[in-house]
Amino acid sequence: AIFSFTCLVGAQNYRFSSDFKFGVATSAYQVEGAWNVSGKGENIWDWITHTYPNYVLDGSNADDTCLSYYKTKEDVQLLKDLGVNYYRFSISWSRLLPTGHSYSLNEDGVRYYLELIDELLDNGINPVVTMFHWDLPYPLHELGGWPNPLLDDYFVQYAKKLFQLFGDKVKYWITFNEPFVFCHHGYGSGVLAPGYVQDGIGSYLCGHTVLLAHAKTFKLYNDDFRRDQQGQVGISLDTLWYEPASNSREDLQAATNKIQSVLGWFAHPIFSTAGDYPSTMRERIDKLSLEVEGYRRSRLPRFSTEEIDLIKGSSDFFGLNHYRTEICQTAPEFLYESPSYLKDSDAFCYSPPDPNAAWGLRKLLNWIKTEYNNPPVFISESGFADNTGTLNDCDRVDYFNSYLEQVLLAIEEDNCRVISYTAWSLLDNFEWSLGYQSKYGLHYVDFDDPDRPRIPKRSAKVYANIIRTKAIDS
Ligand code: BGP
Repeated sequence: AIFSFTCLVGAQNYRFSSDFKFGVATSAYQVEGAWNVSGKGENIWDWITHTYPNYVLDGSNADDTCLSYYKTKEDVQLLKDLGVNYYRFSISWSRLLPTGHSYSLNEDGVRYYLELIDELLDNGINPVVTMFHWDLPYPLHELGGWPNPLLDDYFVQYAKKLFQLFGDKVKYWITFNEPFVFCHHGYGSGVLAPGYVQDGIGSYLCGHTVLLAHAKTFKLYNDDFRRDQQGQVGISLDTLWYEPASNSREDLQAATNKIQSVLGWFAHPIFSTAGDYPSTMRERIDKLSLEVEGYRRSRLPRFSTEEIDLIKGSSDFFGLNHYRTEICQTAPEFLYESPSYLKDSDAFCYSPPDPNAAWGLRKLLNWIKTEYNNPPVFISESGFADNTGTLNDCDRVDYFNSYLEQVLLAIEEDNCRVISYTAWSLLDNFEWSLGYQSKYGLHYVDFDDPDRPRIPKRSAKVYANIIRTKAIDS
C-alpha cells in the first residue's frame, strides 16, 4: 500500500556511460553523533548549539543525531544496497585532532575513520573524503576562526595528517565544502556557526584564508604525496542557478553579478585562466568600500601575484553542490539600506514559480563549461528536502529524475564534462538551520527510537535502479 502511487519519470532515451559515477553524501557533524566520545574535542557546532540552545530552529543539536559513529557496518550495507560507486563523507577535524593542532592526534579518531574506509573498500565502494564540512575545532575558533590568516597553516597541517594516515586508501579528497556558505553565513550573516555578524567583511577575510589553505593543500599533495598515492584533490563549491528575470541589461547584469559573487568568488581564483577574484566582484566591492585619506581600503583582500599563481589550477576536479534555481533582478533601492553583501552583489533573487526548475542545472553546467574551459565536474551534492518524512517520497523521486535528466542532456547535447552525481543525503539527518524538521534522506531515520533505525524510502529504491541501469526511466 505504501507504494501505491506512481512517481513521474524522466522521458529521455539517453543513458549514463559506464564510467559515470554515482554516490551519496553525508557530513560528520550531521550524522556521526558521539560528540564527546573517546577523546573527540569540541567544535564550533557543539559549542554554539550548547551555548545557545535555540540557535537551531527546532532547538536541537547533533550530539547524537544518526549515531553513525556506531553504525559503520549498517551504513555501509545501505550504501551497498544502493549500489553506489562512492560514499562522500567528511572527517571531523576535532575527532582526529581534538585541539585542532596536528600534535594532538586522537587514536580513536584514527581507528574510527580507518574502520569506515576499510569497510567501504571491502565492499567495493570508494571513499570520497571531505576534509572540512563546517565543524571547526573550537580552539581554532578562539583564534578568530577563518578570518584569521593563521588558520591556513593549521588546515594544511591537518590535511598533511590526513594524507599520511589515509592517503594510501583514499583517492578522492575534497578540501572544503561550500566555502561561500560557511564564510558568508558563519562570518557575515551569522546564520551558521560561529554566528559572527560582520557582513561584507568577515566573510571575505574567511574566503581569503580558505582559498590559500586550499591551494597550499593542493601544492602539498603535489609535492609530497601525489607520486605515491596517485589520488585527486578538489574543492566543493556551491551555487544555485541564477536566472535573469528578463532580458533587460539590468537583470542580466544582476544575475551575472550574483553568480560571480557566489560561485565566482571561489571558482574564478581556482579555475579561470586569469585567476584572482572575478573583476565584477573586485570592482563593485572596491567602489563600495571606504575611502580613507584618498585611498580606497577595499573590504575584499588582495592576493599577491605569487598567491594568484598558487591558487590558479589548484584542483583536479570542479566539485559542484547544486540544489535549486532562483530568479534574479536588479536590486530595488531599499536593499541598499541592508547589509553590504547584498549591495556587493546588487541582485534581488527569489524562487521561481516551478520550484523544481531542474533546467537550471543544465544552464549552470554550461555556464561552468564556458567560464572555466570545461573542467571535469564532480557534482558533489544535489538533493531535495521535505518535512513529511514519508517513505513514499515521490517529490524526491521527481527531483532526482528531473535533475539527472538535465545532467544527461548537458553531457550528451552540450558536451559538458560531468563525471559524477552525488545525492544529498544517505540519511535523514541534522540540518544546520532547521534541525530535524528538514529531511533530505534516501533513508528515513527514526529519531524517536534510541537505536535510530534506518528505513529505505522509495527514492532509495529508484536511485538504486538508476545506478544499476544507468538510465532514468526504467
Ligand atoms: C548543503 C550542505 C549540506 C546540507 C545541504 C542542505 O549546503 O553542504 O551539509 O546541509 O546543504 O541544504 P539546505 O541547507 O539548503 O537545506
